[in-house]
Amino acid sequence: MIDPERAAAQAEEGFARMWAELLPVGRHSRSGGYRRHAWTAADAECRAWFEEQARARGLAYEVDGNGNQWAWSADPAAGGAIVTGSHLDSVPDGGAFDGPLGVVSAFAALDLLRETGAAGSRPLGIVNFGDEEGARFGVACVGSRLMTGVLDADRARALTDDGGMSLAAAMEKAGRDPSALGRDEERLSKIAAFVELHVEQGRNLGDAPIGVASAIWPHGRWRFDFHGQANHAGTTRMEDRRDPMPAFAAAVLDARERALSAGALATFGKVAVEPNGTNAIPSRVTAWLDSRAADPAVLEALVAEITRASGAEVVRESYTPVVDFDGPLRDRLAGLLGGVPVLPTGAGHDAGILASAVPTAMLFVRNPTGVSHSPEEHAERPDCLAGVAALARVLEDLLAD
Ligand code: HGY
Ligand code: MN
Ligand code: MN
Ligand code: MN
Repeated sequence: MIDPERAAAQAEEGFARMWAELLPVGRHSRSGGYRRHAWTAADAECRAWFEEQARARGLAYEVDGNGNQWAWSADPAAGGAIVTGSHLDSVPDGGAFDGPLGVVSAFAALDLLRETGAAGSRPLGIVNFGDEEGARFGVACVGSRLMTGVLDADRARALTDDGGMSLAAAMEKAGRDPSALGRDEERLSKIAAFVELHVEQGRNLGDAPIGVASAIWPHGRWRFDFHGQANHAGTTRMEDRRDPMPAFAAAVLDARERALSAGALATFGKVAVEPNGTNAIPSRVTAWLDSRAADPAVLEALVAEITRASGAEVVRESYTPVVDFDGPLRDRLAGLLGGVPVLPTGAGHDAGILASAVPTAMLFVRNPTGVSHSPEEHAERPDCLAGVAALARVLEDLLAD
């Protein structure tokens, strides 16, 4: 049986090697943040790293029709597979741990299971879900949403990046066939349980290195279009202007005040000003609202109010209802890990999407500052190794079913 104390030390060398290999990939020289956006060169480097880890371990490697990468210890065709993993893409200038910690820990946990003879014969799958952050095309968890059918394949193909390139074209450019997108019933039917390990994105674990997720808050993304009239900044009188910028600025401040009084979260980001000149009044400002709340009714009311007050044209681009990890798998993990904290998160995860299709649970690794989606995102190495040991212990138990 995996002994967490010994296992953490045993995992150290392999974890450190993989971490050192992955760390420089897609790192921004100036900010030190990561830009590993879907179907870019950095994403391809991350994918090459994943394939290399799989093949070096003699795992069966494949990429599914939705662009997710899989590494299997045994043929999943028989069903009953236990899957773990996360994502390797990042937000713009993101941190090193959000996503990669779950994938590196998955390979390190497999190594531990093999070294201790606890791998068993049930198929263990390691997954890298593509485009979890939605940084390039705007919609989060594209790979897992497509796999579970939550995101329509035609809609996904038509998503465009800031340069106007569609997701389909970006996939083709990366050598993937976009016609194969869609719910993967066959693959889902083979998975008995999915466990995602992830750096905690808040400071809620306190003095516990590991935690178990109880829920994911409902959250969504809405695209706001503020329309105006392009004109000359030097010849158009103030009273004659139809400048969309003031309306956008008012919406940002209004959203903040409303979120504060509702005890919820609202963030405007991914702003595009057209034309984005210094001496031209813009014709349009497009901005994405990310809003989240523990209570779905509060979230719905908040976004409705922000929308109404903004006067903008608003489209809901993605929405994840509350994910409740409640149930036997969560309790089993909490029991195996001896009374670790069980806590909710406002952060979305691929596990939140998979939970609608297969038994799913999440492990969190302490983030001492709570800072995430930033170059400052960090987790201490002993906590990361405790995470690997905890994941290995959980996988050992699930594989023994
Ligand atoms: O946005 C999120 O919560 C996640 O990091 N994709
Ligand atoms: Mn993230
Ligand atoms: Mn993540
Ligand atoms: Mn995630």
